[in-house]
Amino acid sequence: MVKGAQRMLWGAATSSYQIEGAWNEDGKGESIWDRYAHTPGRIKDGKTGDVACDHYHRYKEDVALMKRIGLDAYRFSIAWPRVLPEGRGATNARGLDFYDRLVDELLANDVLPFVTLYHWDLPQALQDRGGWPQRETVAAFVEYTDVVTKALGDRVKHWITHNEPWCAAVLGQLIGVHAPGARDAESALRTAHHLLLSHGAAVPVIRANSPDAEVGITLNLIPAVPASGSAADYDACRQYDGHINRWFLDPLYGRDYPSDMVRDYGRKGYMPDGELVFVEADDYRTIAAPCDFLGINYYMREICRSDDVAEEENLPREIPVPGSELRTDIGWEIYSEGLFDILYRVHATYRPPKLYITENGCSYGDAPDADGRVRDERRIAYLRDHFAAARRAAEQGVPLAGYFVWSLMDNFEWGEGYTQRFGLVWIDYETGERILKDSAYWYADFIEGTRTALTSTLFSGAWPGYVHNGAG
Ligand code: IFM
Repeated sequence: MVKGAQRMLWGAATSSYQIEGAWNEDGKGESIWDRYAHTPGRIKDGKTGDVACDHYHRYKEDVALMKRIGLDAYRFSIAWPRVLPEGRGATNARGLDFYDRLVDELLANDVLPFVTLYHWDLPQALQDRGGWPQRETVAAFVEYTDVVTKALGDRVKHWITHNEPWCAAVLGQLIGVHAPGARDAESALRTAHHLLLSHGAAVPVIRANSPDAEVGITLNLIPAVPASGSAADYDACRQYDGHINRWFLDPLYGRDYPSDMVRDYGRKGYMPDGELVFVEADDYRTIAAPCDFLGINYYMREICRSDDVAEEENLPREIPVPGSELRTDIGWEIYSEGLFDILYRVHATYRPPKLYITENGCSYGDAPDADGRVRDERRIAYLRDHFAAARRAAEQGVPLAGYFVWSLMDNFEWGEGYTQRFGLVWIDYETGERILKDSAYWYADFIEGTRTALTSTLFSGAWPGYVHNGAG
């Protein structure tokens, strides 16, 4: 189905737990992130998302900031326990009403809503029954999807089922540094499977409730390169790529789980008898439900080195690349070329009809100067370089349709608490005051330039590549 030409959308993204606050207001139920952050020792600065950016009460002010920047689109997520406090069953009308008002406010300000259904805040009531490792949670997600898309599907036309299932599965269930803080390999594999399955099962529900909507999922993808030409480093690279990228991409695009990784996980004892016992007949077909787009979150690359080789041959862990040694405040290498690499590879290998960069951005701690201005030149440089890499991919035929900067505003960075600032907008967490950073003004000029094509920059005029989202 060809849905017609569309210009490149420029947006910004957030998620519910990271910005909303109001953690127990208006009938909202507890989420696993409420429980996790309230547990002493879990969050670096000991803080929680109880108040966060207080977006729940200040959403009109925040939409006005989006308008000032000139965003075409805004990606946000719904807090499942705000809508269904117990995860299933009774709907909380006041919770749903918040998102109803937010969507109307966005549309009244010409900002397209892109809604993520799950950005990690599972209702604690479902966790108490076993959470994502339990297949029952798939049915619960589909019910929740039905409630939300029935309520908002007349106005929201872009739906993302899940954000970064790798993080929910691996950080939450294997390494235990995200909620619910478990450390169990089989639970992590079950979680990944049930997240993917719930995505596929939700797609037809969204299509039924939200006619003409675009539906997709967002993955965090990391281009991996071997640190040397040694066979061992190549194998380390294969494993890393399989673990982060292919385990999710392959089943979504009809290839089932990658057999090399099934073998590896079996050898590592991640599955009883080395078998994917939790995969049932038809699951792969459900997971591979045709979608309109894939969302990619890009932050970094990974240089892979086998520890065995390192000991024997003392190979470098990192390949120095001129101009790319710099890191952001969270310690992640800045490597804009990796964005080109991952976009091009996904397009060439899996052929999603359309791609959105649903997150890209950087953490810098710049604060207001004496004159109240936040001079975050490093963020401007970061965005300019990454936009250019995306542009090159589009010029090579990648069907890129939109780009969402992470994040609209500084917010609660999960286990890091408030120690990392990713926003275009600076937040004073004491007073709630918002200040547009220099990068926000730069982005506003940039977006304006893409609309008027008056500038002579690389970005003026039509953005190449994206034409339609027809199949194939
Ligand atoms: O803040 C997160 C977001 O919730 C998911 N993607 C990565 C961001 C930065 O870590």
